This record gives sequence, C-alpha cells and structure tokens, in this order.
Amino acid sequence: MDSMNGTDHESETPTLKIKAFFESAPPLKDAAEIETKLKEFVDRNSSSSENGKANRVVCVTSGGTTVPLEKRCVRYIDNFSSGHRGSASTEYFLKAGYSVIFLYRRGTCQPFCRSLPDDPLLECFTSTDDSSIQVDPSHAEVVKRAITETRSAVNGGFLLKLPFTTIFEYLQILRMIAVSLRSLGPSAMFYLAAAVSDFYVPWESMTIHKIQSGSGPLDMRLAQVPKMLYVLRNEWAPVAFCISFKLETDTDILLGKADMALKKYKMHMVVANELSTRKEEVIVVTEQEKITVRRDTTQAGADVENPLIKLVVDMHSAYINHSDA
Ligand code: 9Z3
Repeated sequence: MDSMNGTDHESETPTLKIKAFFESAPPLKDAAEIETKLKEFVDRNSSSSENGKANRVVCVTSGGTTVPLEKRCVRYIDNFSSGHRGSASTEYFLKAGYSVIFLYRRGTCQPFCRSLPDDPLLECFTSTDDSSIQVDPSHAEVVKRAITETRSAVNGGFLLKLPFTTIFEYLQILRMIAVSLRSLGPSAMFYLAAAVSDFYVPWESMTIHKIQSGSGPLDMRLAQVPKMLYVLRNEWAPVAFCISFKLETDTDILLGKADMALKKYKMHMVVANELSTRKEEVIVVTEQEKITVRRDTTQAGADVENPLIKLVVDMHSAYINHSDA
C-alpha cells in the first residue's frame, strides 16, 4: 500500500497533511449527536460558575486507537492502552472540581469502574429464585460506587463520555471537542493519555474486502498519521493548556523524546512514561523542569495518577493566573 495516494506528503505543512487526512477519512456516523452533546456540555460549563468565570474543563483521552486494514474491517492494527491512566485521571479531575470530556476507546477501562472484576455482570450479580437480580455482597461496595459516582457526574453535567474505535473517529471527535472548547480560553485543558497510532492506511487506498492470504506474504506500506498535536496547539485550541504523553519501552530515549515533543509541538507539559513502570512513576517534563512523580508505596491501592493530577491542577492554575494577568 502506498503512502497517501502517491502525493508527496513529506513536503507539505502539518496543516495541509491534516487537511488531507480529514478529507479522506470516513465521516463520523453520529457527528450531529456528538455536536449537540458537546454544545450542551460547553454551554452548561460556560454559564454555571459562580464567579463569572468559565468552569475548568478537561478533555481526557484514553485507550488506544485502531488502524483498520480493510474497509469492511476484519483485521486492524492496535495501540496498547488499557485505559487505566485516563479513567483514574478522570476521577481525580472530577474530584478537583473539573468537568471532564472523556474521549475513550470502546471497551477500555471506565472512570469509577477500575475496581470491578473483569466480567462484572457474571461476577458481581446473582439471580435469585424469584428471578430478581442481587449484587453479591463481596462486590456490593464497588458496584455501588461505580453506579452512584458515574450517574452523579454524568447527570450533574460534569462528565461527558464519548467513545471511539479507529484513528479516524478519534481525530475527528478530538477536533470537534477542541473547537467547541475554544470559548473557554485558558480554562480548557487537553490531557492526551490515549495511545495514538503513528501509522495508518489512508481510507481511499484501503481495500474494501478482507485481504486474502492465498497470494502469499503481505507487503504493506503505511502512511504517517499527521501530528495532530501541532494543529491542536496552533489552530484548534491555541489558548488551552495542553498535556501530551510520551510512551517508550527504551528508557535511554524517553526523556529526549519527551523534550522533543515539548518543543516541537509547544506542549505545556509532556508526561514521560516507560511501559513496564508506568503505574509506579512518570516524569513530568516542562520547559523549566523535570519532576518525577511516584505512587505512594506506603498506601495500599495508591496510584500515580493521584499526585500527578494534583501537580497538573497546580500548573493549570498558574497558567490561568498568568493568562489573566
Ligand atoms: C501514554 O503514554 C499512557 O500513559 C499509557 C497508559 C497508554 C502508557 P494504560 O492506558 O497506559 O494505563 O494501560 N499514552 C500516550 C501514548 C502515545 O501514543 N503517545 C504518543 C507518542 O508517544 C504521543 S500522542 O508518540
């Protein structure tokens, strides 16, 4: 498969590359519904603050994007992410008074559901003789928390959950969110924990039907996904506070790559993490400093997202104060 229909995308600006990406992407089926939900959410958070300032709103992205190999997709390439980072962070942001747009990969970990077993329906509930359903007492507390906290956040208008599966859906919804959060100025934040594919098969060069194995080994050339961090900062939401994540498996290159992302995409903060230690520690990279954030190992069940979100909230406060001045 050839890169972007043979056009010379290396010589194009990131803006042109992203334009080509969106023009060729299959349109979202539920775009109008997402638009309505976003409008309601943003209106509510623009007008509900007591001090006349907009509420703080963060878009948390979570889970990995898929890259379909066929239009009638049987096979796809996936990026690893359980969604734990995004869902845990969402809980702490809500606790800190933020409203959250949770852009998540279908089927990955959800806020307030992290303590549920793998198969909650079968493991937490029992069907009694009179055919009513009961929660198994050993799971009652986690089930209750999952239901009450989620409903309270969603019904209160503090949590909007939007699912994606493919890279095409992810980037189109992210753009819609960014544009709709513009009116909130520096009170808006992007916390981009989703694992986003760097390579994809452009829709127009993708085969319709399932690729056949009969013709031997498969040769495939993937196009580069245009760096949406660039357009996010420069066009979609230039005033929002932006945090991206950098994931590597080789610690020797991790900080160098995080530094590069910080400068190249003008991020306010890059959270560097290594795959095997990501639940223990992360390194927050800013223009001024590098701060290692660790999970409190003396506390049972403590996670790294708790201190991380405290730091992020402080830095966002400083950013808002600086913008006001
Ligand atoms: C991360 O680095 C996240 O922290 C993890 C979280 C995906 C490792 P889990 O969901 O894991 O808790 O299991 N996310 C960003 C990964 C990524 O794709 N970053 C891009 C890159 O490294 C930049 S957008 O190039």
